[in-house]
Amino acid sequence: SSALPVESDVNPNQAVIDKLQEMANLYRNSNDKWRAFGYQKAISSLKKCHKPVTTYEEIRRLPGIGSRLAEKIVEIMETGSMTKLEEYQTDADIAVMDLFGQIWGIGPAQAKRWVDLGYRTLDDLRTKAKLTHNQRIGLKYYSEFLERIPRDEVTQIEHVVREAAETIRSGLLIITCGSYRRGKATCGDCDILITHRDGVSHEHLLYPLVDKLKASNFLIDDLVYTDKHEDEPGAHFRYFGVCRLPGDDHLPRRIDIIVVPYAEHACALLYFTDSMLFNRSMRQLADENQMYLSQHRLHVGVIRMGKNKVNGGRLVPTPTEESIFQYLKLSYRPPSERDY
Ligand code: DCP
Ligand code: MG
Ligand code: MN
Repeated sequence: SSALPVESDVNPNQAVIDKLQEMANLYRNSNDKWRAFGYQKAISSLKKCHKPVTTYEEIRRLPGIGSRLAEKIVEIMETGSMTKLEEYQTDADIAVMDLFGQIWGIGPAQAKRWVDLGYRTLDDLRTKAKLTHNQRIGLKYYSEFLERIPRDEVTQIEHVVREAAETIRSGLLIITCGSYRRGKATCGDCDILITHRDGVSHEHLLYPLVDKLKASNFLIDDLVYTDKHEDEPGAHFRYFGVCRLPGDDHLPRRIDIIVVPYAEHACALLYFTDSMLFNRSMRQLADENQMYLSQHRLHVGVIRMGKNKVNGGRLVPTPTEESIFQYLKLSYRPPSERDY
């Protein structure tokens, strides 16, 4: 009985192909085109082979696979890994991962992905990697974004935003939150919260404000810009971008602006001010007391079954940050004591 090769989505040698592809990518991205080509030939040969290869001899019979590569394929089949590939995950790689991880918005997973693709320098990323818009901006301002912003400069940045906002609408409440409000001497960025006490005049403010600040060359690059809740349901109207004060002696700085309805402003203030850990423990405390706390609101009488809310509870008014502490039966802590 002669079995015809069966076309299927999964190649029987896929695990081997994946490892070889990783190695091919590494060689290609480190400009070793010949080695990359050798691996690529072996990969296409294996892709055309529709039964699992199991021995050195079988592998050698495939076109385009020499003895050295065949030995490596045997190693992958026997151990599931490849020494040559592992060698790339060295101390040097870890240093590169740290370098990449310092780019704004880049976490360890993305940093590792780039290292696995063979990129070793910021220039490799600039010239060879496929970058998203935000990754490109993060790279563009790599060293600038690593500089802390002196407190005074954050005050000046807030001033520029305030002036522009007040020409668009009067009576706005503008508060710089984040590490600035916690009293830090230097800040990573400038976190500005805007609301209006009349409960409606915060609407349709963000677009004209951003336009105005762009026209005056204060805002110089965008990162996140949503006047709609399309990216994540429940997210605030927000603008994340890059600003620069006039004058040659000022660096580009990260700026975050959120615009919130007055009814939500205390929950938003709390969220936008407190350290991430403090936020997490406040939310946890709420959960433990049949409440739900978010950057928008506080609910009481929440009934949960495991992680699911069986009953969403009742929205309670939170006119001030103090009121939120009271619901949680905590004594009030000023921003400077919400830093851990
Ligand atoms: N925040 C959070 N969870 C996130 C991101 C932010 O709880 N994933 C909150 C906590 C921060 C506030 O938003 O206080 C502002 O975030 P920043 O990243 O600007 O952090 P900080 O202002 O605290 O520090 P930095 O000086 O580095 O900007
Ligand atoms: Mg900040
Ligand atoms: Mn921020």
